[in-house]
Amino acid sequence: FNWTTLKEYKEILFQYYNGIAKISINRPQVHNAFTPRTVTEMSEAMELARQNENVGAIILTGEGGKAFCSGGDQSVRGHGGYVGEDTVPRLNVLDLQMQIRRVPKPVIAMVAGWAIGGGHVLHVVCDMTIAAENARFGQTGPNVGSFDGGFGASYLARVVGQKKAREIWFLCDQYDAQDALQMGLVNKVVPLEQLEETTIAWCEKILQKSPLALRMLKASFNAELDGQAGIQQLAGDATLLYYLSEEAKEGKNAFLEKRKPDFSKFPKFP
Ligand code: 2NE
Repeated sequence: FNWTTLKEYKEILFQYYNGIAKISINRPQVHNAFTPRTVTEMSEAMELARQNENVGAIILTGEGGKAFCSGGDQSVRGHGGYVGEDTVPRLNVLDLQMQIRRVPKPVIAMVAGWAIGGGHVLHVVCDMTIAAENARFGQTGPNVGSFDGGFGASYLARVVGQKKAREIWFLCDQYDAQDALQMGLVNKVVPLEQLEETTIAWCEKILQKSPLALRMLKASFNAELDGQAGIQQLAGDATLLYYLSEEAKEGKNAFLEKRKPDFSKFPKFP
């Protein structure tokens, strides 16, 4: 595939192909563990992908074929978080998780190799996951003195059920791609050499669909789980649709023209 670079980064690749943006962690020497900088770069790329009108689907992945992401880089974990070049400890991956949920375009995790710890949570919060046969999934928090009780626990439980989610966190076992498929943790398993072409084929199917319908569906799936923030996202999309109507435009035009609005011609649907 003829990927073109959208922006150069130090710890990720950010590329574009045919309506698809690909954000790829580029630290294969540590199984794509993330530092605060990796996450800052991913966040910026995610925002750029959101703003780019040519992008209709986003792939999240890791370079090297051996790991999607192994979570926070333990070598920079300090007192209170992961420490970046500015010496400030952070857990900025939590903001990235929110961004993945909020971006109104489907995000697909393309997983080869390890999706472990905070890296596992990243694939969990993506809208869908396509796994290579060599994919391995699991949480490690209670082994390494950490946990993600946010989406990493509560949303995982929505995906695989309470019993399985508790098993995943309490035992810290590793699960292969078939296990993951069986428990509904991934959408599809393919041979490693077919991973990218399959993910792109899924994206191309998505790109044929109505972008507003996809946007509303993503917000609707989120709304139930995200409480008031979920309702805000869905309601914001309803406002967007309303702004497109002549009825809403009549209100704005009347204000600008310093006259009373005339809403009488608009239907009062049953
Ligand atoms: C992923 C796993 C099971 C792979 O094992 P293996 O044996 O295939 O590879 P190996 O030798 O462990 O890893 C290769 C190199 O990558 C580094 C290793 O230290 C090793 O380096 P060298 O010895 O070759 O120099 N590496 C791998 N993962 C790393 C990491 N996360 N940080 C720094 N270096 C890493 C095995 O590597 C593994 O268990 N990795 C650790 C997984 C883990 O515990 N991640 C953190 C969970 S906590 C978290 O992510 C988190 C959170 O809980 C809450 C908020 C934010 C983050």
